[in-house]
Amino acid sequence: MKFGTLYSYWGHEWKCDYARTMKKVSDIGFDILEVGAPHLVEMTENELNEMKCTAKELGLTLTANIGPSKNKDLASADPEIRKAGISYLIDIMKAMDKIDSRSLVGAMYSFWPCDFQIIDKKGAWERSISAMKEVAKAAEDLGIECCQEVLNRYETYIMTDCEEGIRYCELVGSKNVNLLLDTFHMNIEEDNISEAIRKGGSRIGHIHVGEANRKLPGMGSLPWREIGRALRDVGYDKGVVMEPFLLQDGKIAEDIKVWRDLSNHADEDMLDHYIKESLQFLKHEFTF
Ligand SMILES: [Mn+2]
Repeated sequence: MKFGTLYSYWGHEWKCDYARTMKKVSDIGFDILEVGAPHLVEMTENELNEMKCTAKELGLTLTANIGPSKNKDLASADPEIRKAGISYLIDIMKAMDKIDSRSLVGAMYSFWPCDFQIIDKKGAWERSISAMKEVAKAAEDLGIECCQEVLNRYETYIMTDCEEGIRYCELVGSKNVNLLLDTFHMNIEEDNISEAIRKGGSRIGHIHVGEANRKLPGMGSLPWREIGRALRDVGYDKGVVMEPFLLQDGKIAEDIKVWRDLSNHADEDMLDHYIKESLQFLKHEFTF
């Protein structure tokens, strides 16, 4: 397994200085930096090339995280919106190819966070699957895996447990469309996190890790040793990426609904210390 973190841990807004963040996560000991997929389509060829070179020098793998906005919803009843969603995901994958990033992960089957104004699940599934088949063709051509994130009931109605995620992927029917399981969401929805991982098996393309309140692994009470054992039992050898959200204030806190400080008012050095400890803890628990 390769260990990583989402870029946004240190910030209050959905942006960062990638050169600095790549260096930092590499120094901390991570193998993966998960970047914001929307940023890639805003970068120039030069910026993408620099990012690719820096990652290569540091030996970092880059994955890309996406939660499309409502006007790019693959499950929308409006064909123009679905079309915009398909081209957006394809543009992102083309940019990912330029930085040699091979995993697009997140709730790309619809939009995030869901506002629950329309909850026609049957229709949404049909439209999303048919659109995803087109995305899958481009993913196959570019050699990129699209990992569909199973969320919890407060963030989507489309897929909220591992079984629904598996069924969605089976209906799309591409080897490049697989599952992203996230311990935070699983803790809300699954009977048993480890059993869900065993069900997901070879369909799992990506893992997000975080405690029940989205603190760093080791700061709470999720059964990390069992989770690690389940991942090893299914032969999982891809990315295990932390998605920690500890800081109050700003757009990230608003979107994630962090309404109090969860960091004990940490400064940057303390945040570095927490995540380094968490990485050591997780590696220990996952190889126990
Ligand atoms: Mn996640």
